[in-house]
Amino acid sequence: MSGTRRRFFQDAAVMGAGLFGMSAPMRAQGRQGSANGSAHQHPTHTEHPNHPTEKRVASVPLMVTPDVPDLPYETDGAVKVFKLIAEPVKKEIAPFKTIDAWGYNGSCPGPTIQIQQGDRMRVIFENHLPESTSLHWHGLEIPIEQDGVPWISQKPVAPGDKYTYEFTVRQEGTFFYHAHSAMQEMLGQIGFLIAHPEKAYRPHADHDYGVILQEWAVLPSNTVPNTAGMEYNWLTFNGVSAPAITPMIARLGSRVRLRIVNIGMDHHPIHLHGHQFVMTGTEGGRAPESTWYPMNTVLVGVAQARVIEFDAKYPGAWMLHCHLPHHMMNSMMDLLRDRMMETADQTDPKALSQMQTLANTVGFEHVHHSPIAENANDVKGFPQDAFMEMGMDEAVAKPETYGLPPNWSAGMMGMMTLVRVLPDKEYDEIMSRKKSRAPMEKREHHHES
Ligand SMILES: [Cu+2]
Repeated sequence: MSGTRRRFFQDAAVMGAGLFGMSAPMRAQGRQGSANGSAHQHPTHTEHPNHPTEKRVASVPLMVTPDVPDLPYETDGAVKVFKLIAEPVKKEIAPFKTIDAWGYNGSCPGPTIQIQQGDRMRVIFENHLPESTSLHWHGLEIPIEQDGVPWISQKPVAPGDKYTYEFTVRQEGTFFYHAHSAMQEMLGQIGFLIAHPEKAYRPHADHDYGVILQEWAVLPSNTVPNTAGMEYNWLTFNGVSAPAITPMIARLGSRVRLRIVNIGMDHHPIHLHGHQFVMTGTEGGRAPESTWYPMNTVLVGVAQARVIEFDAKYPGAWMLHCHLPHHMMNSMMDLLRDRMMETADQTDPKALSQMQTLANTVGFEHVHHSPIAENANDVKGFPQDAFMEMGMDEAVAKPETYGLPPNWSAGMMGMMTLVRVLPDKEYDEIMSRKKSRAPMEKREHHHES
């Protein structure tokens, strides 16, 4: 094929892509018209409106935010119109722990916004909080009037008031929106904003997942996080602690992209088992390939985004977790209530009965923890991890946990999930189980209005 001829076909492909891009809003409108009536919709990813990216770059997936819905949009001409409501959210961060967080549209973290680089977006924002707030678009180069800083770039949005943000997204990459009020951030007011690139990233990724890191200080028998406290006892990925976090599923041999953002008080070294990865992007967008080097742990600092990619070469259920030891724990303080957990002089039957009591109150089976030595109490330092494990496979079961070994959930706590690299048969089995599951069945998305 001659150079000119090849260029012709390339140009034709670009033209075609442009046409698809233009028609996408109309398709989206037709499909989304009724689904957008309520801002409290919890769409599944399969319901996501047709996206120009899908046509322009065949089979590049939209990002999936496990346990967090996407935000649907309507179109007004060429403008994508989103609706966000800041409001209190009852958030089940573990099967036995529900907290009073704040979020958006019944979700904490807020729903994920996905747009295309070059898109113009409008966000009709409503404040259902008892105090003023605003929306800041973290990392976006947009006019000062859209920056969402109370008193500096706009008047605060008073309780019950509305405010409209509108801007064109010229960048590509991993961004987020959040309240520009420190305590509101610590109560959960953050959500992803993903700007898919005009020109597809290379190499191609088959899976694209997003994780928001958050930390909470919740006293025993309490539901309101202490936003001024600096000792965090609950650590979450996308608003859920392990083992309640939905595992990420990847087909063996595929390439996985993972985007991680951090809003909190601590930095989190996120570690992946069994695979090396490269850091392909930051909060500033795609990083040039010449800067990629092999890693297995990426430090995600406060206010940063880190994008990693790896080839899912090795089958298995691989841990992805923050490596700060205290961030790999859930709070056993919730065992306290009226029965003191006596860690200094604990016997196996006593500890078991305490755990079983809690298990009974929340209605899940409690599988035995790992074995301990007969003379355990004679060893200085015991117990350490012995009675922390609380298997709850049934309570957190979902299609993505299908086929994991019994009591898998016992060792999973805090900022931790699994990347399950699965051969075709197992992968397809889970996908078909996901498909047959009703979207509203998801227990994480309950909402009190
Ligand atoms: Cu951490």
